[in-house]
Amino acid sequence: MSDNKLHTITRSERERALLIGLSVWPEERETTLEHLEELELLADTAGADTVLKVVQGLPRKDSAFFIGKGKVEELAQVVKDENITLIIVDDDLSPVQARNLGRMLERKVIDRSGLILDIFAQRARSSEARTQVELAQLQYMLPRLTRQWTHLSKQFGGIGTKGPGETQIETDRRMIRSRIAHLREKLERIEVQRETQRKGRGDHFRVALVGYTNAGKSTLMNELSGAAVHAEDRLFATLDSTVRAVELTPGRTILLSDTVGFIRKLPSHLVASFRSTLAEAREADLLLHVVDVASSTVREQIKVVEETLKEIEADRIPVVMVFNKVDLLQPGDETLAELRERYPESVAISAMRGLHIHALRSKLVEMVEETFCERLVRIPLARYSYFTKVYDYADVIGKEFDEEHAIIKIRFSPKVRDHVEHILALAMAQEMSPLAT
Ligand SMILES: Nc1nc2c(ncn2[C@@H]2O[C@H](COP(=O)(O)OP(=O)(O)OP(=O)(O)O)[C@@H](O)[C@H]2O)c(=O)[nH]1
Ligand SMILES: [Mg+2]
Repeated sequence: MSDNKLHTITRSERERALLIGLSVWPEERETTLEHLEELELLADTAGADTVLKVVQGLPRKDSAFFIGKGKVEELAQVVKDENITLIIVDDDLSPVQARNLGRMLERKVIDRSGLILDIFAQRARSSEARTQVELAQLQYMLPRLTRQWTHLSKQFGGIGTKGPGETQIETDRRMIRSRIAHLREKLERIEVQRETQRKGRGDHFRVALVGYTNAGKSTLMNELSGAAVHAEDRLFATLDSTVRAVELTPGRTILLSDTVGFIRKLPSHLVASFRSTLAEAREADLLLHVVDVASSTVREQIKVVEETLKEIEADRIPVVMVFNKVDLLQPGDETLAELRERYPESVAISAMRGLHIHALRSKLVEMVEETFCERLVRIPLARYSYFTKVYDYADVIGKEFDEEHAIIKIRFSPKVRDHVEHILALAMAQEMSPLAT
């Protein structure tokens, strides 16, 4: 293998992978091992079987060889003996580290970001997701370009021809930059389209499922809406957003969206380029943060999701924690009790077994209604028929009549305020203004 830029795992045959993690403090070893387990799942999703996991303890990262030259030399023999075809490092590698490791081990070397990008690229189906992934991949590639990158000219043919005296790298960089600009424009157009779609759904309370990858978001989406969203025991099964109407109680309908999951160290380019997909979460009225309570890293997963929500500017939206997969908890496990104490706004369910879904529905009704406004209005009986149109938008929670008026208390969602105001204006034409708001 020449240089270690961005490598795509061969689709046709499974790779044999060596996973490498670094623990800077001895007490970090456990955590690093857990991270390698997750990396193993990622590798599996991408098409690689893990042959060996190595945790190296060092006081600090080695700037040239990441885990130190001695350790790399030691591994070179194992790599040969075990027919390892791919090295995956659980951290971001500098271009120099990637090159040195690749040269010494004579194998492809990818880092965590590269692996996640590869999975996204394999899984992206819609034109939107494909564009977003390609943009993120090129941005990841740009600073990692070293020596020849000739296949790019084939891939993007013609864009930015080689000028006199320029090196191949400069040409490649220019090609990538112009491709990036093109993809950005394409995504901006997609975003405008999406915004129009979202505006068209303006009257409904919008709830977004967010959470760590594999937490059970799509399974819950299917359970609540009867939709057939793809759910699977793989990381990043979902890369697009799906929106479905869910009737919580008769007449009380919300729009529920399922979207891409988060993961530790999700490459920031990916978060940025998935802006339009993540808009469903960013513009929701309520987030359901779905958590796999049976995961050994549940607390870290919650933290990662909370940080990612900040990154996508969705951290001001009210959140209900949904502790999922309770069916997998062992008797006597304290995790759930502890988490519920920490997050009072929470429910515990099993999306797969359909356990306690009614509690979640009630919680949703409660959260929706909390946002409602109440008004007391006085309608002249002669104009009462104008008023009855308000039933399409508001609940009547009290009604009294005097000789000439109906005195009515209504509750409605702030989303339909304009419709309600319009009907009341018609019904109370030339009458006195509402008694109370
Ligand atoms: N035991 C158990 N498994 C569950 C439960 N909910 C979901 N799962 C399983 O967990 C796996 C992941 O579920 P998904 O619904 O695809 O998870 P997701 O959050 O949509 O994942 P991504 O789209 O990959 O981010 C699937 O194999 C589900 O069958 C549950 O309550 N109990
Ligand atoms: Mg999913």
